Amino acid sequence: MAKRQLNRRQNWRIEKIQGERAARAAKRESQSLEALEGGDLGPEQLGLVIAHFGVQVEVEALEGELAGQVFRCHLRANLPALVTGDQVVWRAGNQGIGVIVAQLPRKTELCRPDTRGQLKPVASNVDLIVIVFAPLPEPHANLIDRYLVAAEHAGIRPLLLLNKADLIDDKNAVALNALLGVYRQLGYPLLEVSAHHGNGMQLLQAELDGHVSVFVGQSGVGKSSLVNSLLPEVDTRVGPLSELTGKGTHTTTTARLFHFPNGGELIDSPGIREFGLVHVSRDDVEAGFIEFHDLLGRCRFRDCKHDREPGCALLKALEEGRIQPQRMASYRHIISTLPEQDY
Ligand SMILES: Nc1nc2c(ncn2[C@@H]2O[C@H](COP(=O)(O)OP(=O)(O)OP(=O)(O)O)[C@@H](O)[C@H]2O)c(=O)[nH]1
Ligand SMILES: [Mg+2]
Ligand SMILES: [Zn+2]
Repeated sequence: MAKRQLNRRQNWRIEKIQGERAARAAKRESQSLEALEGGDLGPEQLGLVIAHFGVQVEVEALEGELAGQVFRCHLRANLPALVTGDQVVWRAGNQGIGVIVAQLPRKTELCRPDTRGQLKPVASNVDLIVIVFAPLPEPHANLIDRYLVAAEHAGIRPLLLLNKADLIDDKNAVALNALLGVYRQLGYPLLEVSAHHGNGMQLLQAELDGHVSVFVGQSGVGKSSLVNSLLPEVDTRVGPLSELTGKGTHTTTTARLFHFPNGGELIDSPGIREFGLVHVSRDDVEAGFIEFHDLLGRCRFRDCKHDREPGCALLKALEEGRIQPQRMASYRHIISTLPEQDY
């Protein structure tokens, strides 16, 4: 009991300190903004958010004599939260600092829930989601399926990418091949590469050229290593797997955008532990399983939950092997984790 009370008090203190710290940061931020607005600001111009750090973002100038230069920018208070990939209108101050005046509409938006379950955009204006996995840390089909649902929901094309192909051995090959087989059978584009050894990297480059892509996946699968391999002049931070758990150590902390010399952009994003899908409905999840497309609406009951109902088109397809058991299990798992109201 005494211990619990102490913890509660400790928690309260931590929250208090964090709150005070956030308030001080907000005050400093509004003071810097006032100082900037009081000084000489350049004309309004287009920019691209290439990284964001809490209250500030890094903007690359897209036009005029500043084009290509990067500025740390403050945000006017009325702006929505910005993310990497956003196009903005901004004004340059002095010494590499600027002010964001407006956000242009997003063409696409990839969202995921934060630790409190609130929906947060991760990257915007991308047209390709590269779902990265590896022999180590051990891949989870359900996580891949969640990304596929999110991609479908956002209207963004997915590409599955197995990195660290150099780590495929007798022990893991059977399980990996089974996993790859599931997605090959569904017709998803799939590449096998090694950021370290270079295998398959040219094919990957060809897929990325001319597109705005985002690398997503578990921490430690090698997203940043892939960036370093694709763009030798970039030296973004890479971190080892934990010796204790074999999992990634959350090395990348903010999504960052890089340019390819031949056109196209790539956003490296922080790895995740789990990917809840709180923002989607049962219909969205069903729409995210492409092998269900021709079957939906063909069940005997309009509100069929595809559980045990007679005349269920999905259960029939499962029996006949047109739906793979692993995917059906994955679908059921996702549905079981949706918030109550979406059932
Ligand atoms: N054997 C092998 N190891 C790799 C390969 N690519 C990356 N790694 C290693 O995997 C570990 C994690 O790499 P990162 O690039 O930091 O992984 P990440 O996905 O960016 O991780 P987060 O930033 O935490 O999300 C590092 O120790 C890399 O050296 C590869 O192709 N083969
Ligand atoms: Mg990283
Ligand atoms: Zn059904």
